[in-house]
Amino acid sequence: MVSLRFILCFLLVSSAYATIVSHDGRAITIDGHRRVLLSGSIHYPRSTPEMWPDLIKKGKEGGLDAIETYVFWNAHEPTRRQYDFSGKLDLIRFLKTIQDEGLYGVLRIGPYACAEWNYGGFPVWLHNMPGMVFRTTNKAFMDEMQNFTTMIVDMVKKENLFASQGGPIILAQIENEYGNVMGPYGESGKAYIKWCANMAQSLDVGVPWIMCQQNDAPQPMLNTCNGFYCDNFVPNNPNTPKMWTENWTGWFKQWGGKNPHRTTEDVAFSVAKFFQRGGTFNNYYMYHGGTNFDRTAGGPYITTSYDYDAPLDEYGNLNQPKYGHLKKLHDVLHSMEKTLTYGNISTINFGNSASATIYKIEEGSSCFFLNGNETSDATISFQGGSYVVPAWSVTILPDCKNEAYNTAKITTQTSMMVKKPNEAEDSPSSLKWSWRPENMDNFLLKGKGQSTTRQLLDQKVVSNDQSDYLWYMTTVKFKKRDPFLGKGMSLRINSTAHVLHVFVNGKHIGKKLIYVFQISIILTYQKLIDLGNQHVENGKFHYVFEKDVKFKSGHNVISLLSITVGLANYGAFFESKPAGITGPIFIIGKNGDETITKDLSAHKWSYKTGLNGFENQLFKTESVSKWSVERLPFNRTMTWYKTTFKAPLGNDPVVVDLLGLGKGTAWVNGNNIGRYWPTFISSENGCSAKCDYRGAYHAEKCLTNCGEPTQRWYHIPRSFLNTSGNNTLVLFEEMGGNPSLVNFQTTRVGSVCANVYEKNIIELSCDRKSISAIKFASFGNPDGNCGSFEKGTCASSNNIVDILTQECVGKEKCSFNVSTEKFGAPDCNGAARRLAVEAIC
Ligand SMILES: *[C@@H]1O[C@H](CO)[C@@H](O)[C@H](O)[C@H]1NC(C)=O
Ligand SMILES: *[C@@H]1O[C@H](CO)[C@@H](O)[C@H](O)[C@H]1NC(C)=O
Ligand SMILES: *[C@@H]1O[C@H](CO)[C@@H](O)[C@H](O)[C@H]1NC(C)=O
Ligand SMILES: *[C@@H]1O[C@H](CO)[C@@H](O)[C@H](O)[C@H]1NC(C)=O
Ligand SMILES: *[C@@H]1O[C@H](CO)[C@@H](O)[C@H](O)[C@H]1NC(C)=O
Ligand SMILES: *[C@@H]1O[C@H](CO)[C@@H](O)[C@H](O)[C@H]1NC(C)=O
Ligand SMILES: *[C@@H]1O[C@H](CO)[C@@H](O)[C@H](O)[C@H]1NC(C)=O
Ligand SMILES: *[C@@H]1O[C@H](CO)[C@@H](O)[C@H](O)[C@H]1NC(C)=O
Ligand SMILES: CC(=O)N[C@H]1CO[C@H](CO)[C@@H](O)[C@@H]1O
Repeated sequence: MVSLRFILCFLLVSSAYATIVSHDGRAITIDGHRRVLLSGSIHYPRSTPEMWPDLIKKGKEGGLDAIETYVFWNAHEPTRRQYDFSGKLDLIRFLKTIQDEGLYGVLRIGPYACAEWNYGGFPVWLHNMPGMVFRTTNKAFMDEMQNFTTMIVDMVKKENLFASQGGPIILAQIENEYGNVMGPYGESGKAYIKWCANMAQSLDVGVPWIMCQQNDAPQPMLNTCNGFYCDNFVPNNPNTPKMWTENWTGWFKQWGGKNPHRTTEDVAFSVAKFFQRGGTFNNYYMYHGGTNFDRTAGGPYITTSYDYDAPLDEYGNLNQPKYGHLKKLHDVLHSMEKTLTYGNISTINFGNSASATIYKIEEGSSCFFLNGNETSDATISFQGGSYVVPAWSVTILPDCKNEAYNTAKITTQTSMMVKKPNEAEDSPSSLKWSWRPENMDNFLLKGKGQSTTRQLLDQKVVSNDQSDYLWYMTTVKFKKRDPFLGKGMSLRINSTAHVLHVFVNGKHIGKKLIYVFQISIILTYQKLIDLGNQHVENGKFHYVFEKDVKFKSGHNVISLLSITVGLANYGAFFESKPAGITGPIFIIGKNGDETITKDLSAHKWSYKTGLNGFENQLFKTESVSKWSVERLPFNRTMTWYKTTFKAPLGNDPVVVDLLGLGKGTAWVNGNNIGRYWPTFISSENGCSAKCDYRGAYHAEKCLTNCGEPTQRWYHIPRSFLNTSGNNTLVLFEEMGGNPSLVNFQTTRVGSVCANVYEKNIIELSCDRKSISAIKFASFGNPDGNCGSFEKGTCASSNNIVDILTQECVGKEKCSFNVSTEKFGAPDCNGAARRLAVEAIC
């Protein structure tokens, strides 16, 4: 009896819930059924556990089947064999949250992540192991990679999180985009990929493994595509379905760069075209980008915000219309799952970049009409019907008769986000600030660090990336009548430091930055790859700092502070890109007319990682160090500031406005909210008021924010705040700034707009707040955009504002059919009529 009950119980637990994930040449199959799968990337450390359920729920409501994430090795193993899976790093909790919401998971273990994440996710201690070369047949590397990958797989298995165990994870990934960079690795690269495949396979996870951008991925690895468009992608094996693991919904931002935007129409177009051409799995990179807290931003120069113009914005708000327009696309694609994955496919070419694809099963057919022409709309005649397909768009007809969706016809509202002042505080001037200087006496006056060598060392080697900051210090002695002490002396430093501060005898004599962004922000990913390799070869990242300096007779202390702003995360051999002050360093003098140089590169250099204030944890709320409220300094380098504030009321996401500050790090109640750098202004050029979705997207298209601070607002997750008591903001200001303008705000929907053709249903929603007024409404051919609508040449004489005020004001949402019955029938010379409306939330 007992044993029978045991067996029954065992059967229920193990097989009743296990899911069989496999694939054929058409699609991923789940329990034998081919599936259309829509997935979205959400990286768990870029938000907080308190945010995860809401983000994932919004993903589900947005029509996703799966959530995808990388695993970030350097975050989990900051010191070799010492692990951290707490708080934002609680991978298992994240995966269980996905499971609780009833979604699938895609686990990209890598462990190389790229992801604009510091050092691509590799720990710097790994680089500092003897004989180490990353991502090739290097024994030390392979051992460590296998160790970490195995540990993650074991953790996930222990919690029964693979689909084969009844869990949510349907796919796992090994390596990442290696195909893009493998050329320089030669034969070793090919052998490495084989080893990766075998190693992954040996872990026996019970679900398929994928390898993205890997044309030579060995079977049974599934090779998949990453890019802005993947419709032309052909897998390397007839038994591999066409899968798109990274469909870039937008782009990332760098210090000094502008805000990238990828239009909703173009994202929808790329996805619809991918499914039209036989794709069956698509993942949005990113679905929620989030925030690079602490020192997790990659580099150099990736900003703290990782918004990515994704369907969910940095704070988790719906980015409309992107979120809603894609949701509608997902609903249509899901409704066609059977035809798309089992149907016979035929194509009709109409010329001029227009075509139809028909998927046919016994029960019926589904159609896609593509117009890939960038400028001219197409009229497609098909089985007795006539269909206008706008330029650069795809129309989907689930029954090959009625248009259910067109990628360029947005019927979802546009939401305009606004920032509201903190109602719990009166004004910025109510914040009481205290301050203290960073204590640098030991370094500036004595030049004393922790270790010395007769050589300039790479910053990674000395600091193990425990801090952004590394002091390089040396002492130079001059005799009284030394020829160097004459006129025209200078100090010349060859450097790759992202930011360099130079002090001589305690005096700050200058600073220099590398303007990496000027090269990279305007490049596409592909070009970045090429450049990535070049940097290592010809040292393009080097620059020279040179400044006149008066040295004195006797001892002189030269103290150089090298600061990293995110370590490189991309390119072949990126791990060996130099960081810090690589030299040479010269003192240049004049002996009469003759230029004389003194090479300091092989001098005795003393090193010190990190700054005192960080070591003494001045950012901790309970820090007992002395802070002064007297004579608050402005424009003072290396200064700590502190204030207390009350948490804004309500649930809206909170940001701190750091305009006025230079560059540094910010903490709220001891939580590091990231690097800040509001003085870094993006250049005036390259933005345009109008953004045409037509034509291929690239990273320099549709930029905004020219001539403005690259990032002025910094996210403070609600869970970092104390709603009942005081909250502490601590700033470490490195360049010099003025905290008196600092203020806290909440972000929320300010107004919503729609601009929709007749016969469509529109929904206006203020995201759980009520609609307070209708600011504009016109039915006919209105002009302008959200915020600047105007009546056109034809407009209904009905009082549309009144109609909508009655229908919507006071409600959280309202929904109606844009019909002539409701709005009248203005004569627009036969052209289709539109309703434009702006509602205030
Ligand atoms: C990783 O290496 C350590 C030794 O450094 C060993 O104790 C541990 O078992 C290894 N883990 C795995 C999963 O292989
Ligand atoms: C787009 O349409 C225009 C106008 O009909 C035509 O001249 C052009 O060749 C087309 N381009 C493509 C790529 O089909
Ligand atoms: C699909 O194609 C196969 C092979 O050509 C054919 O046998 C089958 O009848 C077709 N199915 C439909 C629904 O047209
Ligand atoms: C120092 O930097 C300059 C400018 O990048 C470069 O031309 C020069 O070769 C560098 N010198 C050395 C020795 O690296
Ligand atoms: C700080 O420096 C800026 C730029 O150098 C200058 O415009 C501003 O007046 C200074 N502010 C104070 C308070 O010294
Ligand atoms: C919030 O502040 C109140 C009042 O100072 C304090 O009693 C409470 O412990 C704080 N809560 C947290 C979570 O820090
Ligand atoms: C909050 O901070 C203010 C200003 O520093 C102080 O006067 C007040 O006592 C603090 N309140 C609590 C509950 O700690
Ligand atoms: C909206 O109303 C019109 C009639 O005015 C109707 O033809 C159309 O099908 C309706 N649209 C939807 C989506 O129900
Ligand atoms: C920018 C970029 O990498 N685009 C790629 C998108 O994907 C296609 C198909 O794989 C590649 O050919 C492009 O280079």
